[in-house]
Amino acid sequence: MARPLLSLEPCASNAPVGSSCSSGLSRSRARGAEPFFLDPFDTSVFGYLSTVGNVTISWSDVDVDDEQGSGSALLVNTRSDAASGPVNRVLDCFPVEAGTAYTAGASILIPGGQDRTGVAQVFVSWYASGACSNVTLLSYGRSFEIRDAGSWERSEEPLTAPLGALGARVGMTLFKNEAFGTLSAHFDDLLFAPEPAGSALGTAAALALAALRHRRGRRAGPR
Ligand SMILES: [Ca+2]
Repeated sequence: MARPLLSLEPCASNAPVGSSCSSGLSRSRARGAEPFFLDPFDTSVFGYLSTVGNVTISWSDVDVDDEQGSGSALLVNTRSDAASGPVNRVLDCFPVEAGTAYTAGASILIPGGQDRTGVAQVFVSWYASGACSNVTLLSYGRSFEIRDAGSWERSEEPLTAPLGALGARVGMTLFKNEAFGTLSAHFDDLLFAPEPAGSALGTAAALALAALRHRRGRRAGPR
């Protein structure tokens, strides 16, 4: 049965490369644990909350790899003004260290043929508390932007936790350039992970995606 979240368990010392485990990376919130998160949106969008009523999130069976048994998060913006509305993953507050770089990313599809244009983004909210209380919100750290409609795009960018940051939330947002009308976008494989300095794609992100592909290969079986 598909799981809504990919949770990497700590590796055994003899675990083979590509195992669905991770050396020290987990979703544990224990003090000192590294933040790690990857959501393939297999069955639901449980844990996400839109900040405004006219930007909605729902689960869609459209998957970045056309995989049976997985889907994506569908954001729909029907605002009357040219604006966005963040959809945050409120279930998790990831422990972070100020001055440390983290990777945020997702695969995004803005379906073609829409009568509105816009920008789909992954972003990180930094908080001055490990509980991500709104009164301690420090700033938003933007990740990448997808502006082109019609095909899946994936990008990941390192973001540095600002001074005073203790917790972080990952979210998605869909900015609509024009007033009224409707704009929608799919998000898949949403990622938030530690980013070792100097690497184009961090070890954590590489591990996470390798584990996800390994899992998919196992589930899909021989083609
Ligand atoms: Ca998926």
